[in-house]
Amino acid sequence: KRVTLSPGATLLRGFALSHIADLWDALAPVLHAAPLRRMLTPGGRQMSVAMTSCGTWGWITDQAGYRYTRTDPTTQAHWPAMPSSFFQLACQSAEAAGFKNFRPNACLINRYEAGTRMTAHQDKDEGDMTQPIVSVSLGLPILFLWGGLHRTTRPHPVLLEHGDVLVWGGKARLHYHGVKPLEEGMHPLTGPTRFNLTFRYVEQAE
Ligand code: MD3
Ligand code: FE
Repeated sequence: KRVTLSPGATLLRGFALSHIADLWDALAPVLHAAPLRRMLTPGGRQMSVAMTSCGTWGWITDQAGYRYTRTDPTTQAHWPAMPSSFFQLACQSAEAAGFKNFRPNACLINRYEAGTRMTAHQDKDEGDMTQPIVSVSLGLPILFLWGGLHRTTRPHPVLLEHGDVLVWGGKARLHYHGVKPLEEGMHPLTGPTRFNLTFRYVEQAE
């Protein structure tokens, strides 16, 4: 089932369900090579989300700011390659939502545990705002908060469930968004957690 949240924002409910086993198998070695970590915001607060990346570029935050890098600051190695199962699903999802030539070169991996949340923000470190972002939810459900172009617009809640894919482009690309704290629960695949994969196209960043 396909739902338009607002112009440019398409929810493909269950679109990843037939790919879950491949995604999960490919995720384990990525997390081994580039362990999840809770980074510091530029303001010095530790994020509640644990993150890592794969692909050419990885997103980091520290006291110096938010940015994409080619290497993982914790291992000093290049970020692990993006698994082909990740890449294929992201391309197919974007195409299903009307974005024909999306070729992501970064995948940010977020892990939520009970109580983990993400406050309202815009994603604008990628450089090229004409490219969409594709997000894939795995594991426990969460209430996503979909806002407007200004932080002051009251967000509306959307439940994101295991296997859901969202594509954000066009006017939706710069909307504020966040998630409510994850509720406790147990999922047969991910246990007490939720994973979110976001696929991005990052212009030369360094
Ligand atoms: C709308 N992640 O990684 S996914 C993020 O559930 C992020 O982990 C949330 O926000 C999560 O930046 C929300 C949905 C999402 C992702 C990126 C977007 C919505 C978006 C970029 C622009 C607009
Ligand atoms: Fe975001």
